[in-house]
Amino acid sequence: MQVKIAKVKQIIDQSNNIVFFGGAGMSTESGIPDFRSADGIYKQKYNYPPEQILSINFFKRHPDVFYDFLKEKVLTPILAAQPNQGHIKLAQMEKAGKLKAVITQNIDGLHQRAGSENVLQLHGSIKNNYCLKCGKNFSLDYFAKKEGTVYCDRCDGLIHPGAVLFGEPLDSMIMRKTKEYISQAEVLIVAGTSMIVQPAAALVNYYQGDKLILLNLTQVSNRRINYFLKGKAGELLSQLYTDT
Ligand code: CNA
Repeated sequence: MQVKIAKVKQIIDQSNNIVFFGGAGMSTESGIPDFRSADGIYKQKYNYPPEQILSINFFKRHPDVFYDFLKEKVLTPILAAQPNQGHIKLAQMEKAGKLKAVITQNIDGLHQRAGSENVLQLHGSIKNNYCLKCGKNFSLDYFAKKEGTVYCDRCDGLIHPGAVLFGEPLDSMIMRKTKEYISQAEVLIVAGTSMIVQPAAALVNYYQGDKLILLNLTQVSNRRINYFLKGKAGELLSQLYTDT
């Protein structure tokens, strides 16, 4: 393990063209549960699996159940969270000119709060809430403070949270930029993701190099991975980038 860390650290030290691709596991060290770990949202008991509740069809059919789940299991932990050492390290790597982009499946905004500037949020952001009927935008503050299901104060339409729901397409501009960054990266760090949720997971296949580093608590099945470090992403990033 230590040998591998030394090898991966050397790769990171030597590159000024690193791209990061992360998932929910990047924020578990900030106290936000992921979906698939032992204590993740999937392992808790609900009448429906999270992927079903957080889908566009379910949202339109059962907005009250959707909102209960969203507020209790997603928004509350996100609002209580602070960036962890991993988020901070990535922001430092960007400032040092080594990291070109952070691509994340997370909606929590912790990368930006840690100081990262070029962040591509594939699955949206908790900040960009909007009315399904008239399109009016609503701040996170408005959205989070309302009890129960949130409706538009202008037309009474249902407010769609900023997250891209299962069954909805990803933003084509963000997809395009993601493909560009990944295909041009010398080093691709993938961290805290089960690489199951599509189409996000398949974007990693645009990588053309031979320095794909996975930082994860568990191994994931992807033949493109060149280096796997098993452990917590935040702790590993702290050991891998020490030039501050
Ligand atoms: P996932 O499917 O829950 O997988 C998480 C992965 O991270 C698993 O392989 C874990 O073993 C691993 N993991 C957990 N903690 C750590 C850690 N500290 N260090 C390294 N690895 C760890 O999550 P994905 O991101 O792959 O799934 C994509 C979904 C989850 C996306 O749509 C996200 O929007 C959604 N999600 C986001 C958040 C958030 O914004 N923080 C929280 C929960 C779910």
